[in-house]
Amino acid sequence: KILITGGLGQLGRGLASRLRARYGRSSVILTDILKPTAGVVKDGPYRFADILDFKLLQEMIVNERITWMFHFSALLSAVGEQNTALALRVNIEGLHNVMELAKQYDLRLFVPSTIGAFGPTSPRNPTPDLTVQKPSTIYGVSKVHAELMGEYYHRKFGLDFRCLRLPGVISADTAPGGGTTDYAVHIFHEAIRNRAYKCYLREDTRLPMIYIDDCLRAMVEVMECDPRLLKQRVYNLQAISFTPAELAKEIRRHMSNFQITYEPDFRQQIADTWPQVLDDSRARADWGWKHLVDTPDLVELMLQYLSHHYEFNAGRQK
Ligand code: VAH
Repeated sequence: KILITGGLGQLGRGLASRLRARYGRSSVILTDILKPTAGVVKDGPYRFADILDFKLLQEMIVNERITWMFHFSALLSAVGEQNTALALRVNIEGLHNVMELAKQYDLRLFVPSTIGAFGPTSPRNPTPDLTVQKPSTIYGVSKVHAELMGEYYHRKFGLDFRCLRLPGVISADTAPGGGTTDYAVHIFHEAIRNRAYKCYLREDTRLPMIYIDDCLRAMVEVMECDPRLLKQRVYNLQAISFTPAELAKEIRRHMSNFQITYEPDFRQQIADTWPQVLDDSRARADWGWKHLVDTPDLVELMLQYLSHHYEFNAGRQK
């Protein structure tokens, strides 16, 4: 049985639906501190769980006989900078709870890391798996901590810790939760609603990105793969990389009157310290990682999904 924390963020519902298709509806328990929508409840088991509450998590792991855990609860880069104290609690104390429980109950544990785990002194294009990691955000610091803790628990206690450094994730049916890469989702909503977008990053800011389907498949693949294939516990994951200007150009191929303007804010300073392209050759060699969705496909998928979505909602309001 599988437990997902932070399940109502950008990744949880999609992952749950993939895992439920493979292992059965009741084999996946989605948890979060939010009130679920009717749709979430209909999809399968959902429970309240605060990752700062060790006993509650412990009880759930025991009672539900959990064997795998995906730990998604975290404050992302932009919101983390606005609330360092809360980021410390959620991203570091929360992780300690999860890691300790995974060790005690012998769980296979997935924790996502991020391009944000690198910093201004890391090589940016390409960024290897093994290099300088001195991030400048609390989010990045907490993710380096998570990577190191996972590797330590693996060495010392044999914890089956698996971790991918994810690019910015682009999804149509769920919203990102306050990161620096969120523009690459917002731009599609604004393109459809207003034919215009004001971007908070400079036009030439190149960042690694990934379409949600590729991202979810990567997480399932790395969790399901034979442990003997994993030569390391933390892998870079690369799919595509683009700048806001390049993305806008691709959108204009479908919508010739789309306008983009630029007004960089504090997120620009964060993006300037992050990789432009990750070197993920080890993930590709060790467990066969391969992305399927390139930028043109992604733009088409996003525009198609969201135009139906907004048309449908407009239709319902009439
Ligand atoms: C953020 N989307 O922008 C997250 C992420 C790829 C970076 O971890 O904070």
